[in-house]
Amino acid sequence: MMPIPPGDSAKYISKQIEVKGEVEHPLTLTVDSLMKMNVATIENFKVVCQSGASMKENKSCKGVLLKDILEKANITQQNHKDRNFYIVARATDNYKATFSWAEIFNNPTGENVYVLFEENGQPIKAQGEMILICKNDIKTGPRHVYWLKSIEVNRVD
Ligand SMILES: Nc1nc2c(c(=O)[nH]1)N[C@H]1C(S)=C(S)[C@@H](COP(=O)(O)O)O[C@H]1N2
Ligand SMILES: [Mo]
Repeated sequence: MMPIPPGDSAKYISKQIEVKGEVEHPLTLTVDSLMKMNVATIENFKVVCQSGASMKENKSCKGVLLKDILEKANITQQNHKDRNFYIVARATDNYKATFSWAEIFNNPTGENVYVLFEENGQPIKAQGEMILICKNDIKTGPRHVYWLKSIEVNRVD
């Protein structure tokens, strides 16, 4: 991927997230709609690149569990063995992170993946308007997706 020059960030900002794919109720989410869901406060969240470099540290952030969003959209499971799905969180610059159904719905990671809409009491601006994070990753940089624009549910063929 080509690096984005800092002055160019404005055109990558996304004001909504599309939740789509193998879901019964496709959703368009905004900061306002997330605020009406079950909002959690995440404290002392650090972003560490795969290289080990410390990138940023938030004293406090606000967000909604990815699990709650997916439950609202309702993944189209045909029967209880139909659970091989992968979920792609994609940004406007096409940066992306991938999760599995089992990570979210049958593993403690499900309680650690959030879509954030506020950092340190402020709306998310340059990296806005929403960021997806996975708090319990060893290096949190790779699955820290800023400029988040979609959450796509796919079934493994
Ligand atoms: N949309 C988008 N998200 C991204 C990236 C990117 O290039 N585009 N880079 C990732 C990488 S490699 C890291 S280490 C962290 C860095 O987060 P920071 O820019 O807040 O320091 O964001 C991640 N999220
Ligand atoms: Mo990184």
